Amino acid sequence: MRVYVVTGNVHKVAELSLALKPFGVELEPLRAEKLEVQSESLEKIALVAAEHLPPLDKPAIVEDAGLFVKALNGFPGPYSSYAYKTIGCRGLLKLMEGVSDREAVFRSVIALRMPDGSIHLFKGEAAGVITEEERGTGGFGFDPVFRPRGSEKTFAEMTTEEKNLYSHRAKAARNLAEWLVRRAKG
Ligand code: ITT
Ligand code: NA
Repeated sequence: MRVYVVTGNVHKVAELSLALKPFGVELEPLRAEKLEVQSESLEKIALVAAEHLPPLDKPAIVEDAGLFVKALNGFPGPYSSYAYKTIGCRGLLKLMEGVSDREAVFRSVIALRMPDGSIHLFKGEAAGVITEEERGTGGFGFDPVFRPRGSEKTFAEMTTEEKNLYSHRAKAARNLAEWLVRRAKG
């Protein structure tokens, strides 16, 4: 089964493709605008983006994700993309200087729009901690400063395969795939 994906982030495509492959779901990047409204809810952001996709002959997905840091009351959360571009990993570590509670959660919401216009949301979470310093060069965004629970490595020290064992995005993708497979079987 082929599914369009609309994102400007090539790392997302790589991670999602790898997670979906075992289910026989293949992603096809589509050059369309991803409308990004400002909201405190990832669900709302993903939903509105899916609603604004052009009419398509195949299922299509958009994803919205964010890093929620407990000691910062959930910041940067839905503003993660902007926070990454402005203060980056260094700025986040600065905000966390001297903070002992380093718990954080990555959240992902995938919105699937079917050709009939119906929209379905799938979620995934990865709990972990904000590290004391940047580690690793893989991945993207806040990967160098996030270590998922159960691992000694940050996301940036992992291969895509390893990151997908823990990541919010891979979990959301597997939820999506299970739904698509169930539906295909009738
Ligand atoms: P698109 O909107 O085009 O899909 P984006 O990178 O802007 O791509 P988001 O709007 O979902 O994606 O922004 C989420 C931001 O949160 C992203 O830019 C990263 O800084 C951060 N982020 C999300 N998932 C991440 C991950 O798996 N690893 C590291 N940082 C992540
Ligand atoms: Na974005």
